[in-house]
Order: sequence, then C-alpha cells, then structure tokens
Amino acid sequence: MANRICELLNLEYPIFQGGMAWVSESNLAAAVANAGGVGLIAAANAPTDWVEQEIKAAKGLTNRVFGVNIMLLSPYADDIAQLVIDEGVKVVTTGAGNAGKYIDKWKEAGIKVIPVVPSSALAVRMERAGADAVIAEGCESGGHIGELTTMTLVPQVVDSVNIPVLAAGGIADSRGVKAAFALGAEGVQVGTRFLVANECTVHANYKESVLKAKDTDTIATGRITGHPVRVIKNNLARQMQKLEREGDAEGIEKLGGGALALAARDGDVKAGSVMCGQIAGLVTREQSAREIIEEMFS
Ligand code: TUI
Repeated sequence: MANRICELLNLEYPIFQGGMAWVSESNLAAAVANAGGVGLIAAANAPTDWVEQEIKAAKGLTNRVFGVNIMLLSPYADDIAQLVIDEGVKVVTTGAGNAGKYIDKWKEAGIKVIPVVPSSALAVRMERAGADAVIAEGCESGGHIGELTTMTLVPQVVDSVNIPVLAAGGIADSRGVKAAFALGAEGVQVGTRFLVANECTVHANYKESVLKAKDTDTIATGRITGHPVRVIKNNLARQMQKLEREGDAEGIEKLGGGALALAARDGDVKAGSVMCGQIAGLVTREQSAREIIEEMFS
C-alpha cells in the first residue's frame, strides 16, 4: 500500500498494534514490526527501567519500525518521554491525556509523534503542536475510552485536521479496515485481535476470555472516576458497577489498582480486569501477527 501513513514510517501496511497496558511488550511489538506494521511497547504505569529493558529487547528482535506508547497519566511519563529520545525510538504514540508539552522535544529528536485523541478538539490541538498524525480512538476500544464511537469520531477528526488520521476501536478484520478507510482514515490501530496473537505473551486465561467473548460481553466501568475503562463483564466489573451506582469513585480506583496485572500476568480473569474491545466476538482464533495483518489487508 502507498499512503501518507506508509510513507511517514516506511511501512508495508498502515497498521499499528495498540499499546495495551501489561500486554504490549517487546515480543508482540517486534512480531508486528517484522510483519510490516508498527509494533508498540506499552509503557502504561510501568517503571522507566522496565520500558528501557523492553526497548532494548525489541531492538534485538527486529530491525523494523517499533515504537513506545506513553500513557500520560503514568507517574513515570516525564522520564519515559526522555527515555524514548535517549534510546532513539522512531515513533511515539500517547494516550490518556494531552501530549502537547513533550511534542517539541520529540520532534527535535526526529521522533514521529502520533497521539491518540478522543475528540476533534484535541486532534486540532495536537496538529498545531506538531503531531505527524493522530489516532482517533472510538469507545468500542478496550481499556480507557472516550465518549464517541469510531463511526462518529473518525470522519469528524478527518475533517478537522490536515495530518493523516488512523482509526481505532472496533477494527479486527478486513471489513473494519475498509470501513475505516471509507471514513477517511489512512491507517488503523488494532488492539483486541493482537491480544490473541501467538506472539502475545499475555496469560493464556486472558486470551481464552477474549476468544470466548460475545459481542455484548464488554462494558465500560468507572465513568464517575473520569477515566472509564472497557472490560469484559466479570466479577470485578460487576463490583465496579455496584460502586458506580453508589457513587463511590474512590472505591472504584482502589479496586482497579493492580487489577489488570492480576488478569494479564497472573491469569485471574474473574477478579482481574480483562480489558478488551467490543469487537472481541469476531476474534475467535489465535494466529501469528503476520497472519492477522495479511488477512486484514487481503
Ligand atoms: O489510553 C488508552 N487506553 C488505555 S490507558 C490504560 S491504563 C489506565 N487504566 C485505568 C485508568 C486510566 C488508564 C488502559 N487503556 N487509550 C487512548 C485514550 N486516550 N483513550 C482516551 C484517551 C484520552 C482521553 C483524554 C486522550 C486524551 C484526553 O485528553 C484529555 C485532555 O487533557 O485534553
């Protein structure tokens, strides 16, 4: 394919793997990069040392384009913003906040900067601040989400900026890719389908939850905290809903702490937080990252 996203990063396919907290590490990122897309290491709330180690590991696994997703609510965000410069990372995506204060120094270092945005207003701000592209992520996505759907967000962002737009949220097969392009996107970001990639090292129970999930099996919890999160409905999600009805935002934050690691690392998919997108019902088998990408662009 030839379009602005492929040209920006010299890609075979305009596909980014989502920066999924506790999931997207060097093995998955390198597999996606080797298959012709952009692999991402999710810094999430991890300490800077862990991110450094994963960047170094990815360098040993691929010569192609991989990047780091920086979760801007992380207490380590400032340090990781510097680490990507020191390590010569080629592309940075950001989530869960406004990346504005970092963009100048990343651009000076030659890094391609691609923030995730939940609104056209933030897309315009990111373009003005010097972003190379934006990822318009709809609330079909897993994890921390905004208010708008992919169907409504993508065309409005496309019309608001001149830089290329990638679509995210609810995209897991070639129909989703075509729909994204029909809305004006020039690339896609995919999370949920890569959760079950052979190269994804998330706990097997987590993969099984995604493979078994039906279209209606996810819900957004925690709206009252200001950081709603889409997860598979399980014991934890039901407890969160109860706390939400009681208006107990503090209780939700407390219950959420460590819950993703419990599911992703330890495999407790009942008490842990199983973040995944609404498209999970379409994701029914484990495949290599290469097979996933080639099928999506066939
Ligand atoms: O960031 C994500 N997905 C995530 S982050 C995460 S870890 C986490 N867990 C619990 C609470 C919070 C984080 C799990 N999944 N996707 C990108 C994304 N960015 N979704 C929504 C946003 C966003 C929201 C507000 C981006 C910018 C923003 O701007 C606010 C502002 O300051 O203008």
